[in-house]
Amino acid sequence: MRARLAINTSQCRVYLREIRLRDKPAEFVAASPKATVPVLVLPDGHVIDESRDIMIWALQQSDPQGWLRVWQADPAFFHAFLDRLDGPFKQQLDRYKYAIRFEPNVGQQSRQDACLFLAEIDQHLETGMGYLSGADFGVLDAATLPFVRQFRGVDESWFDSQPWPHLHHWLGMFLKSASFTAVMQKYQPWEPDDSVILFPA
Ligand SMILES: N[C@@H](CCC(=O)N[C@@H](CS)C(=O)NCC(=O)O)C(=O)O
Repeated sequence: MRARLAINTSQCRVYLREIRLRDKPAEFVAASPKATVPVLVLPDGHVIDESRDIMIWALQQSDPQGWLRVWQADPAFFHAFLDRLDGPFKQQLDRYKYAIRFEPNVGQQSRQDACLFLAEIDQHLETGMGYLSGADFGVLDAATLPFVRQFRGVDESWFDSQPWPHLHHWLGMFLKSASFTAVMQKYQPWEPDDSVILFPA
């Protein structure tokens, strides 16, 4: 989702191949043996297989809405924030979301730990300029919101009752946005004989 958000706003166009994770096509695994989505294969054969790097690549091609401004303005904050998001927070999200796969209590403990980060985001949104990326929606917002949405999805009424007014507002705006609608479109899993699907359409 975050890679699609960045590609969509950059107006770069890619061939989109939806991957069914429980039935990964050989072409996908050959392109990136670690076999996680997303993977971007460039015309010269170069492969980018981390969503953060795909976002940056797309926005470096073209950034009409200035999504990378936060990276240029404060690279240390940018990388430190994404390291926490993609590291501890993502792990807590997965353990909360898939709690059944872990020891009892892991899910609840992970939710509790993740709350500290979410409360910090709420504060940042309040004391900052309205977005994680500054005065406008940018790459940090796009990188974070899909995870926050997934976190909420585990238990929406619990999430909505948490004292994070700025975070709820920020997520609510995102869920109503045209970019969210654009990246949530569903596709059939790719098969070798399929015709090309362009994204954005
Ligand atoms: N750090 C990677 C994480 C990617 C990742 O874990 N993707 C999951 C889906 S959200 C995946 O492909 N898992 C492989 C699998 O389930 O086999 C990134 O952000 O690009």
